[in-house]
Amino acid sequence: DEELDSVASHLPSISTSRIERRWGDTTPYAAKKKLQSWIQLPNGDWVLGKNLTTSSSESIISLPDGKVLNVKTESLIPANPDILDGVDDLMQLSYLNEPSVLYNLQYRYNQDMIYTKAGPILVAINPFKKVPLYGNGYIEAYKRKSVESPHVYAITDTAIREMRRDEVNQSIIISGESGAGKTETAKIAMQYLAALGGGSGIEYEILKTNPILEAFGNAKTLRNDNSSRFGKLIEIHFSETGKISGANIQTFLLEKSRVVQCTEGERSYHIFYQLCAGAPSALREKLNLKSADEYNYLMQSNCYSISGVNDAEQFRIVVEALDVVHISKEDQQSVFAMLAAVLWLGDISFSVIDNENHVEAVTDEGLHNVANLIGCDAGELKLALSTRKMRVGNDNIVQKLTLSQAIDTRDALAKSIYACLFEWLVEQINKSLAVGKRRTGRSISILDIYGFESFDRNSFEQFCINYANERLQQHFNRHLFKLEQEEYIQDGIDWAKVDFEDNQDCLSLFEKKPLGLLSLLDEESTFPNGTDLTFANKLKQHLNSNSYFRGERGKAFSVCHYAGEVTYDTTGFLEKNRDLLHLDSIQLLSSCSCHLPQIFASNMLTQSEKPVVGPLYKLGGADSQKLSVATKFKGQLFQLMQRLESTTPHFIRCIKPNNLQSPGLYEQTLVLQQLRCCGVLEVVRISRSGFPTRMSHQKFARRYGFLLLENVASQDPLSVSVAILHQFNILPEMYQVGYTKLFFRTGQIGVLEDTRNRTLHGILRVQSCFRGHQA
Ligand code: AOV
Ligand code: MG
Repeated sequence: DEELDSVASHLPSISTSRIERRWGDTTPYAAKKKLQSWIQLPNGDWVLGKNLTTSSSESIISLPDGKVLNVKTESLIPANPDILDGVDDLMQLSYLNEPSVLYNLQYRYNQDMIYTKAGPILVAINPFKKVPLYGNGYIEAYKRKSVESPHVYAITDTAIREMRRDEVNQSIIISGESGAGKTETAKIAMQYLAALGGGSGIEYEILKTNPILEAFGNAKTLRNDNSSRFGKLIEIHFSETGKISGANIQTFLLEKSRVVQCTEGERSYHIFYQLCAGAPSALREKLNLKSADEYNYLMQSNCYSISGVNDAEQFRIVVEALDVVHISKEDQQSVFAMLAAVLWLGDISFSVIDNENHVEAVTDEGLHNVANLIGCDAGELKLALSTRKMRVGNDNIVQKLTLSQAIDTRDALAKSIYACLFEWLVEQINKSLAVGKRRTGRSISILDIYGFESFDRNSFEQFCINYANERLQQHFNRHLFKLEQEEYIQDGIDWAKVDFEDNQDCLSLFEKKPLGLLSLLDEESTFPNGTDLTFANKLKQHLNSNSYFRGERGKAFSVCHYAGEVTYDTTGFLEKNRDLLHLDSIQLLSSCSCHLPQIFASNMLTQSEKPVVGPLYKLGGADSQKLSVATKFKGQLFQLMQRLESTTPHFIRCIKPNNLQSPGLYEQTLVLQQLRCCGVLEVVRISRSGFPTRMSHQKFARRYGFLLLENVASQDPLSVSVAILHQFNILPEMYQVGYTKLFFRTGQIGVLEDTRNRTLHGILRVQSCFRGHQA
């Protein structure tokens, strides 16, 4: 029987049956006489039990701990034979059910095999520790194709090969929840690409953009110590000779609010702490730096360090990276001055000056430092933070600000300076990475955006982030579905039989005009009297019948995302969506003697979608010429999707095995929830629903031809195949004959396999008898 086993292990993996209704198989379980089954424990985890006896209604099962249970047979889920433990590709599982998938991934994870294929996609489970899978040795091995096991390197290698073979641009699209490992995965892919080399060190430069963008765009959140607070698409260009010729980075919607406001236990952007901890003394003096825990903006969240991270050391790494991407020392000094200005802005305080609660910025250390750092007159700064010029009719008037207006003005200035600085940095990096003039080759893009987020309190940022993930999910769905369809069409099969669910309804909830979340948000944002509450009420009024929407008490509402339901608190939605910076502040920046504030101001004034703020504050006026943040973001996402549509995508799904960011901990329910919502099971299901088993006419004829009763040796493979189908009474709706392949519904080939195995068994037994005789 050992021989039989080895034959079995070389069989192509074929699904013979599945019991869960979700997988569409209704064959009674008892008929299958399986040896092992999955039993669900009250806590939701699954354990593997041995079937002692099985009848159609009841089974007696022994558990690993020795307990024996009497259970309803229908509650059992079949387990795969041990020989399939830890298969490379979930498609290879004979029984494709949730516990089997979970077990397979865990089996691999426990051996540091964090990568597994799920049909066309790569699943990556975050190890939360160093795993010995990377570096030049591995890169070489994957290049030479001397290793087969699933890996980011392998996917990246496929992208390179397909780019060359098909002359089509490629994309590597990485998704998953916050903290699942997208950014690390993106870096691993970049590492592989960089190993192709470029010349003049361009590949080295590309790698060095990571520490810079992470310093300025990542922060510690409750979900991830190094959470990306912006989306990123990096397009790496190749020359015709296959060398890297340049790159371009596009970023999406940086979370600005973090600069001035931060939840307990989280941090603002890494670079602030790095600067405070790592600036050499000359720089400290010049910027009048304090330590991080002395700045108001950084103090609010009561969190200054990240375990295992040395901010001072990181600062040196960032400075070195800035050198590599050709940001001059002088510009670097300006960058640090802007960072310090932002920090000092938070320390500016206000005092009440009249009995109408109007305030004035206090002329203190904060005010002086900001004025020095951005290069303006302290008096001008004070004025810009305490008053607002407005036009009423034909008159210019100066309005004094109340405390909350003044704080908003100050914070808006800090957020704008930071966001402009980030944009400017990306622009400088892009100049340095710019592709040479002869741009004839192709590109591979890597997409790493912020993952789906659901906190106890979710605001505008989560709303945008989750909307982006919803868009990405649709791209994922459509594409994988399309792939299926294409294979069917190519082979002349009626593909309409494959049904497919997508998240279009949820996207419509966001995008529909005029009664979608985004339109209603924009509409309310332009109403002078609109408030977060009137916005919430409007949503409830118009969207309550939408099954993806639920109005909640007070100012909240919930959305049923593909990845789960999220309740959003509308507090701050309108203001964040309007994202106004007063004309006074812009004018202040443009009057500065330092060049970065000037650049920021002119960018704000020239970009047509940017605010021309004066009129906005015309009493009662709402003639904003500026695109709202949500609308601009939507436009960016559409462009992104268009760009991705013109590429061949390669998908990587990152999975977070626990919420503690700790190694070795695999929580089944958490993994399962991500597999479900990220559509991993769905993809395997889609790949296997419809006609998941495919075999070429030749292979089919060769494999089963010997089972035919008539002699068909002389016939062509297609005729042999059809004869086999007839002899075994395979129902017409259970298969399709394509031009080159046969397509079977799940389980159909099992009958043939069983017969084949029995027959082979017979043959082998006869042979071994025969050998016994000879001996
Ligand atoms: P994310 O990008 O998916 O979250 P990250 O890539 O930042 O998640 O991963 C979070 C942390 O997990 C990293 O800082 C590492 O400590 C660890 N990690 C992830 N992948 C690996 C790996 N392959 N090997 C070792 N450690 C890893 V967010 O940006 O929050 O959505 O917005
Ligand atoms: Mg990230």
